[in-house]
Amino acid sequence: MLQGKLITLDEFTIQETRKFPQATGELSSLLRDIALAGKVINNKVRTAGLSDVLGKQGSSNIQGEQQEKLDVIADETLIHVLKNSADCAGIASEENDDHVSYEDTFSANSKYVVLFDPLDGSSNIDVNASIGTIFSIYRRVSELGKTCTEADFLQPGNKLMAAGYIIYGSSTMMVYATKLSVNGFTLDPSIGEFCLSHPNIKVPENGKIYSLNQGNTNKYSEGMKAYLNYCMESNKEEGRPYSHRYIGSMVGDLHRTLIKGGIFIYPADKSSPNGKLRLQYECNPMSFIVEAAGGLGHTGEERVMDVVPTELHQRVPIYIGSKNMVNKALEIIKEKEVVG
Ligand code: P6P
Repeated sequence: MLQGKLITLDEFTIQETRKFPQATGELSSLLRDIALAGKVINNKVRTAGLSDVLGKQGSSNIQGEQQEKLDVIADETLIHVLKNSADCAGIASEENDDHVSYEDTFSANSKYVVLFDPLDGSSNIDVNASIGTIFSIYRRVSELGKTCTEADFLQPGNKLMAAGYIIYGSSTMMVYATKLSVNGFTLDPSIGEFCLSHPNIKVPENGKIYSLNQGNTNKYSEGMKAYLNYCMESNKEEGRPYSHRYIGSMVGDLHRTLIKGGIFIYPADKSSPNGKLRLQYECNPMSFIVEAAGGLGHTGEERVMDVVPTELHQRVPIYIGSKNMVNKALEIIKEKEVVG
């Protein structure tokens, strides 16, 4: 409720479109389609314990990861909804080896493509921790009227038109960013609508939470170990009363970081030279959102969104969150690696 007025996602996107006379409303329509898929997935997630959708699917994806049944359900839901969208030419998903071009004429004349992780953090499903759907929206670079091509899905994050996530947590929220702002919508189950609850989200420049899997410490670089020690030597006098929080679900950890500030890190390590998280449907969309809110997403070498993708499922290290915390982490890591 804002000043007592309920603003639904549909109303908000229509209002946003009206700010740009040249806008056609196609991007807004696509966002509403993604929200519809989110509501369907939400229903499956919320009753997972009561229906036979918990546990492993008995198959694995291109990442070599065991698929949860809900991974496949979420993936199929998004593919189906976006195929029927008037504004999506094709999709790429964590759960599918290659991109999917929609062959019908309607889709071939659509100007956007969508990449997604249909259910990020799904290893947390069985323990009822927050999980989520992450999505990226690009304007296609291939010729309108023809089926989309791989090039449409290998664009850098700095070409994103919009990105967002749906978090299935203590409440279900959809957060999405355009270049102009980041806004959060909470699902009101009584009316089945996402309603504006977090307008114009800004990530605090500083925070008190660092988020990483400390179990990997022995695999970290000396620079990363130096930064971890800096965080653990929490020093109230120096204004560093840091706390460690780690859900093990990127959407959950990043949503907290976006709202409260802090830093989330999944670095390269001895067993994962490029880190674990995927560039095109985890790191780029989250970096787009966090940077639109005033934060920073970095690989340790460059901004995440400046990486030119070469493979659909490539991974990158990521340091993301409050701008001052990310820059401090990069400074300590680089200093240690120069000094050695
Ligand atoms: P680890 C979930 O499997 C995921 O892809 C992200 O959501 C999460 O941030 C990360 O992996 C957790 O990885 O190695 O700490 O379990």
